[in-house]
Amino acid sequence: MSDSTRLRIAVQKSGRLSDDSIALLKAIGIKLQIRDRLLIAHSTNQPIDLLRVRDDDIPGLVMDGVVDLGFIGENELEEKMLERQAANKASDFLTLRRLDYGGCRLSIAVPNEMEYKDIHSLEGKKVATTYPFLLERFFKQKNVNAQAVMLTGSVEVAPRAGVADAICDLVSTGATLEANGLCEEDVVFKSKAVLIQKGEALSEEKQSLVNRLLPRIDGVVQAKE
Ligand code: PRT
Ligand code: ZN
Repeated sequence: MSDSTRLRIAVQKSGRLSDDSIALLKAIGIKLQIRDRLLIAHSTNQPIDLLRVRDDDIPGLVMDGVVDLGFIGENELEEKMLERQAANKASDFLTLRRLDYGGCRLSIAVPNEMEYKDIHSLEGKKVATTYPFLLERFFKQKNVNAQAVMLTGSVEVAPRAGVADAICDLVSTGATLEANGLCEEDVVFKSKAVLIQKGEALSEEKQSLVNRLLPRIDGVVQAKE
């Protein structure tokens, strides 16, 4: 069993948020020995352990109080929050800081040849996405009767494969959409990486450690501006 007096932080094991999150922790003076295969990484100079997991698991780990802090994209965080609310599960957390990396937008894109005037052009259509709760909330707000079709990968090929009429996926440069003959039409959600804390109170020692780390994070972020 792990030492519960050590601050537990969840980070993405391998993906777009991993390097920046680890670099930030190192930049604020936390020494880490990361071995590629291992789920846990211990700090050698602070009472901190990293839990290295898939980003999809991080909101739940924080909201269930399994870890104290987590680095996560707002898109994933908001989606999981909506999913848990729909299932009547607790979804408490605090956002400590919005960070300067992981920037992207969740956008609706349609095949170049499709006639698209506004979001109502999707009336009665199927839209493939990994973020059905965010997309359905958007449809509801816009009063559009369209169906979100859940796909965990290869969303951008769904229209060509005849699985959906359009897609709703993360975009940063737009190169993936262009390569797949898709045109970005509406932004559903804008996202960056955030540092979150569990809703339940931390021990005094852990909270004072977090309070000492935050100004250092601010310093690193400001130095980059
Ligand atoms: O294995 P694991 O589940 O941990 O990783 P993952 O594959 O689910 O996530 P990953 O590493 O791809 O992304 C993690 C987080 O990075 C996302 O939840 C976002 O918060 C953030 N992020 C920032 C992005 C992008 N930019 C991004 N461009 N996540 C994904 N993309 C993908 C997008 O899905 C599309 O396939 O990149 C492609 C589009 O990029 P452009 O540059 O061609 O527009
Ligand atoms: Zn993921």
